[in-house]
Amino acid sequence: MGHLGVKQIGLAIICLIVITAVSGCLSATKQPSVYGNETEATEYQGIELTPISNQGNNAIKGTHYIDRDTYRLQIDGLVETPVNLTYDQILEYPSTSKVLDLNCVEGWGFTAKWTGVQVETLFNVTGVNENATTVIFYSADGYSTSHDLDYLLDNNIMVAYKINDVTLPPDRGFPLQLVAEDKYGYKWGKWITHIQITNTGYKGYWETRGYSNKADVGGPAFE
Ligand SMILES: Nc1nc2c(c(=O)[nH]1)N[C@H]1C(S)=C(S)[C@@H](COP(=O)(O)O)O[C@H]1N2
Ligand SMILES: [Mo]
Repeated sequence: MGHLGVKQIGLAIICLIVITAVSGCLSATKQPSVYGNETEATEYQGIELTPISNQGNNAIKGTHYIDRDTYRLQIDGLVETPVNLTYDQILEYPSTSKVLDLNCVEGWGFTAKWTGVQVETLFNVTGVNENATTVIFYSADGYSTSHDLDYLLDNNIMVAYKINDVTLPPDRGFPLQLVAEDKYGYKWGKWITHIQITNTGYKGYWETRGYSNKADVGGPAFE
């Protein structure tokens, strides 16, 4: 009787483990991923998005971890009023969303929904001098890249703080990644801390190592 009881309990435990494992697998495939209390979007404007877990990731020095509370975005150079914005201040500006592909020059890419603030919105805060031509994006890991001011304004380019409706994960550039539409991935600066406006040419990390400064997707990778 005692032995039977132990067997029955053992069997019940095994059944419970199997049921939990099976239901866990089912829910993992059926439910959208949840990051903290945020639910990842799987589709936007009828376009299927690549799940964050299947997206590529690239960085010269691995993941950089930035503290939300002490973070500041410095914008200066050829501006009327330089600013140092907190993360919460950045979130207060009107937001915009776009579905776009990030294409690394190495041949991989993915489709995501990007949400953030347009660079133009930030430049309306600082004012931009008339002779400005170039914008340099500096990152916390020592990375940098640049864009023509006209490219950024004409294409409503944003710095994104969300990907697929989820706060940009640390390995993806929290708090900000530049969404450089139609440009190769190395033009999409992550962990951006400083935006500087100038009137001289500039070559960033990969650009000084021979990669095209224009970096149009489909165009030449090298100059
Ligand atoms: N700060 C920083 N930004 C960066 C890089 C980097 O090494 N450091 N790599 C670039 C390259 S080569 C690519 S392809 C994209 C990849 O973006 P992801 O990791 O969000 O997919 O980030 C770009 N931005
Ligand atoms: Mo890349």
